[in-house]
Amino acid sequence: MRSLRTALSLASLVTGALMLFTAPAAHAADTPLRDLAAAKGKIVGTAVTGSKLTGTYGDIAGAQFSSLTPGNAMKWGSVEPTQGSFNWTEADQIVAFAEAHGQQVRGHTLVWHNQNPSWLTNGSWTSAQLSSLLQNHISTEVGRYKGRIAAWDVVNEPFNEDGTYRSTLWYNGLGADYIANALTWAHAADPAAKLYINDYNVEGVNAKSTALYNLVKSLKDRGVPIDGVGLQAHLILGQVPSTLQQNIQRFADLGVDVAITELDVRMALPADSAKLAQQAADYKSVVAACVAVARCVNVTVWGFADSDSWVPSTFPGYGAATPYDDNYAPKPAYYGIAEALGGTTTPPPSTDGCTAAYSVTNQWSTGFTGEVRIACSGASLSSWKVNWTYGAGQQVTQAWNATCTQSGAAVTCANASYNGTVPDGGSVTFGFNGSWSGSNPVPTVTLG
Ligand code: G2I
Repeated sequence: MRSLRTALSLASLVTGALMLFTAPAAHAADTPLRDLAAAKGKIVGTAVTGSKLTGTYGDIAGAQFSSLTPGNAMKWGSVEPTQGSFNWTEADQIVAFAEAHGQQVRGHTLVWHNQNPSWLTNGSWTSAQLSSLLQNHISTEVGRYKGRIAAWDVVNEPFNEDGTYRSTLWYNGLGADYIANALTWAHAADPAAKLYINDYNVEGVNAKSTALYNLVKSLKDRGVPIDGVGLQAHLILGQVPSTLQQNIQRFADLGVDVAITELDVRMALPADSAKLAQQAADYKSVVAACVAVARCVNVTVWGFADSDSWVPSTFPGYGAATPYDDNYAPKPAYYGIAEALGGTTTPPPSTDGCTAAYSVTNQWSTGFTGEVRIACSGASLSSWKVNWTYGAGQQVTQAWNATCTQSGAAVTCANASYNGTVPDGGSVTFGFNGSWSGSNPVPTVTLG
């Protein structure tokens, strides 16, 4: 079981320092998702948390994706926790990271019923006051990032499941025209940004998506600036709506862009290989539906790693909803996305049942000797690769019983010609010498 196997297994002390960490297999496809997407004329994005944009998380966010959506940082409650006192720190950080990595930003979100500041939700406002608060909020936030945000989720989740308007602060105080006004104000603040209405459970053709369709049509007819619809796509394993592509197409035919804005596919935990395979098929079919429609411009996942997903805390017992596991190893879902984007790489053979354990067997003032043991139980391997990233500038200087290469902090070791086979119930080891200074922390190792 992946979730069990991926738990850092143990840290023990034997003759000095012997620490074992195990993690599952995988290699990302050779071509990053963003390059595959670009070749199809698409953008592929992820929601991110600003404070995490360093280390492996930052490396993946920067290398694999061509668009970032702040998961929370641009919401009203985040940017103006006290009336008139703003905190743009995380939002600025995400926008700067995106610019440094040649990425678009999807701004999320200006008008919503959730994650508003308490001064706003607890206040009692006349409709004129509410309207002016909303206009100021939109002008301030959109204006701050003018020219730097590709698309804004201007209005988020305006509908009930039956297609009636959701009863919110905005609808109740301002009527349905809050939507047209918000779009108009956003357009005034940044005429170049693409303006979206974003909702969930609108992926297939149903009452809610038809209400959204009718709204977009009437906004277009009235000349209100509306450029796109966001289909959030918080999906359940095996339940990609069969009418997804047809639904995307009908919005495109209205003359607006479509984005899959918050894709994830949750499953009952624990994950197993059958569920992960179904999840890969689900991701693949969602991305393929977008690829099939020219005006579907962006597929964004709502967090790229299971450890960064909103799902487990909202749906107890569910999770494993994203394309990377808790240790940032790509899951079958990652390869499903890559394949839908035309990638030809195939996932490495499953190493379920096999683990790699890294240990320091000897250490002196400037150097150390390390060993990695690859062991299988209930599985076997005919070849293997082990990867890790050093956290403290260590350098592999020499290896035996494997071929090791190091690029920056990233080390990859592949089996020698004579020890690729690891039988069920057996293990092989390889060793290496390395240099260190300051500290010599044990890295997390992945097997593929
Ligand atoms: O709920 C999933 C998404 C549905 N569509 C709109 C999205 O904006 C929404 O995102 C989620 C965030 O991913 C969560 O991270 O929105 C949630 C709130 O409705 C976010 O959860 C909140 C928690 O409820 C807070 O307790 C926490 O302080 O995240 C906050 C920051 O971590």
